Amino acid sequence: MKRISLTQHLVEEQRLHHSITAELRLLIEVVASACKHISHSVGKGALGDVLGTAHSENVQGEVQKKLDVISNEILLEANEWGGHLAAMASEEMETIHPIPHRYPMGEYMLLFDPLDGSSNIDVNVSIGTIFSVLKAPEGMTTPLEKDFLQAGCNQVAAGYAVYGPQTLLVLTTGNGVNCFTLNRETGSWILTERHMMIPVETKEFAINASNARHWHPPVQRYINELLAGSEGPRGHNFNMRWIASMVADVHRILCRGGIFMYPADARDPDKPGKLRLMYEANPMAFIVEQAGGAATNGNQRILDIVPEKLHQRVPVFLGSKAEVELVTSYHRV
Ligand code: P6P
Repeated sequence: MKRISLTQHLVEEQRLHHSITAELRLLIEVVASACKHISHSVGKGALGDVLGTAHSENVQGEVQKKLDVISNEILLEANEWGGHLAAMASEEMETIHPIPHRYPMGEYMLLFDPLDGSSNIDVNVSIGTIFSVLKAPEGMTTPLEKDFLQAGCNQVAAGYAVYGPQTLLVLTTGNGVNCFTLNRETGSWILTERHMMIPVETKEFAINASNARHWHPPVQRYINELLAGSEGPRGHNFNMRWIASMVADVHRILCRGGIFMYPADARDPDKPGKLRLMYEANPMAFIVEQAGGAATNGNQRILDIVPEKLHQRVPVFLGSKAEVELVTSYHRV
């Protein structure tokens, strides 16, 4: 079968579904191009003076790696002149980034984690970029943080890039999930997998087990049943994976099933888990649901959560539907 490029795919989606405006198509192309640029920077490693820390902290109080800052700059510079955005928001920036007045303002708002999995950068383990697209509220003239605080079900597009053995771009605009592989010789994103679907059942789970003593009872119960294997109530054995790069763990789940969990725990009642709602959980939840999976915070669908703060954290259970529904049901007993 003749393979098509991202551009041709988007043009055909626009023709077929009319859900993609010319501006949204431009937005996705610009983000994809920025991810190509990030992939190139990441790939330099020690040869490019891009490793190590930037000797600064982000809004989360996390030490920023040089590549966190570089990736953030690449996405800001690529997206501010095109006229497709009203504003941007990033894990690496405390406040929103309105489009400079010298450029026209568009109807979309872009949120991103420019380089997810930073702890893996210096040890050559897959990392990635996660992005989410919302529409600016009707009549908005000056973007404010509150304009971003929309439930994840309002997203018009979401995606991630994985910088691993291959550089991949996984994208949804609400009509299924498609995967593109970067052809490093030509610089084109080539459609290599259409309509990815997550198996409903799985025998593989992903969680940082070093936090086990802090987990709340529903998570303790669920994980203990998995660990009991064939002798336990589940009646078969499970396998565990934890890459500590959400994009890599989620991509594995999209390819072969699994459940990814980052629950809240007893360490800090004010910190409901580690992952952020707006630019990690929401885009991944949109993608996972579009691929036939499920995504909850243990009590409700992630995409139904009405945000209160731009950088708020949320517990995450996502992946194969049967497992997400089971662990979520344990939170209700
Ligand atoms: P831990 C990376 O820092 C990240 O935000 C996600 O990509 C990843 O799933 C998680 O944190 C890893 O957390 O506690 O295992 O280091």
